Amino acid sequence: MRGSLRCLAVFWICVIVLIGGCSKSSEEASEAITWRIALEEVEGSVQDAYAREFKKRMAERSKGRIHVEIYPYGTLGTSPQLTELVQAGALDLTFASPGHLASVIPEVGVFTLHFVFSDDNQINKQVLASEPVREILSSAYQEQGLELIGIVPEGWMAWTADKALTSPADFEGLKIRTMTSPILIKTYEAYGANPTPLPYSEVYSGLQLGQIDGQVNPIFAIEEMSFYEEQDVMTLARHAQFVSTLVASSQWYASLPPEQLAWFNGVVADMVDWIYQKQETFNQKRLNIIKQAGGTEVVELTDTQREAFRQASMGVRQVYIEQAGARGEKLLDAIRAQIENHEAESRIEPMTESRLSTNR
Ligand code: 6CS
Repeated sequence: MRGSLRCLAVFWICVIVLIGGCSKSSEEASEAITWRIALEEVEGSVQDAYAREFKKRMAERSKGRIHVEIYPYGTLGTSPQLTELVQAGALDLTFASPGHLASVIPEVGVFTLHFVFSDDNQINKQVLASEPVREILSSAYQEQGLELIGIVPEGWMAWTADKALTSPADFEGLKIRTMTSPILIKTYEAYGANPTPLPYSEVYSGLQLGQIDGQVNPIFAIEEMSFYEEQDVMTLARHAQFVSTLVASSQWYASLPPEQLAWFNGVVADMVDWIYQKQETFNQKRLNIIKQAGGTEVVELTDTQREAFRQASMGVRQVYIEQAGARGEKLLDAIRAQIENHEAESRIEPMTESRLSTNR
């Protein structure tokens, strides 16, 4: 009797475990959702680090329901092709850098203009997150079937060539590879260079074959794409930040259930500080690698040298306004006004502090 009771108990335990197991796996199968995100950069890049962190946080926040699949550069296409895939709804998310995207959305070309950003990245962070910037760009993106999810920094741009580029005269006739945005082409023309737009994947061979004399990218990219190996000098002018944007397909974004949208927005908002710190560490480490390799001289421009470039680049702002229209002009004005206010505040801060302490 005891034996048959034991058999019965074992039988029901098996039934419960089996039913539980079946219902759990069918529940997981029906609820597992895949979001596909493409990178304009290779594995190990800043965008890859951002996407991996996003994937990890989405899995945590959704308790495993959202699975993010990452497609590094080279698996789906060039930057403009990735944007087209997202516009067509064939891909959910991609990074879309203004250096290419401004050909489709001229307003975002503001981030490719030289000497627009502050030297203080804390100020840039506040400006990029501000209401006017988000509002103006969001509507311009929506008109192109894109949802602007985030504006992400990737570090200061640096010039590489076989000589130091310390004044606009050094650019005379230089075949410098740029991204495809027309604003960038106009900017380097203003310096007297011969700008040559090429896809990212062709820059290294372009340098090797002498098709181009130089290129411009953030430091981490110059290291990971081995551009520095083909160049004698890297010039740091802090003329522009490399800013990218994370975009979603409008169709896909509109179809997200409220719960998923809340997880998504929460993760994106929580990642901002992490992103700013991450890009700084990345660029510093890669700068050290380039310096230690010893074959590339690193030249940092003085404020006076930078001023000559700033003046030479100012006329391009008018070209930007012609291309980006009234909305683009409003965006540029809003960015500049905020930067000037923040910089003025940070200059008067010590005075305010001392006034406060004497008043106490
Ligand atoms: O130079 C380019 O085309 C690329 N540079 C970086 C650092 N990211 C993506 C972009 O397409």
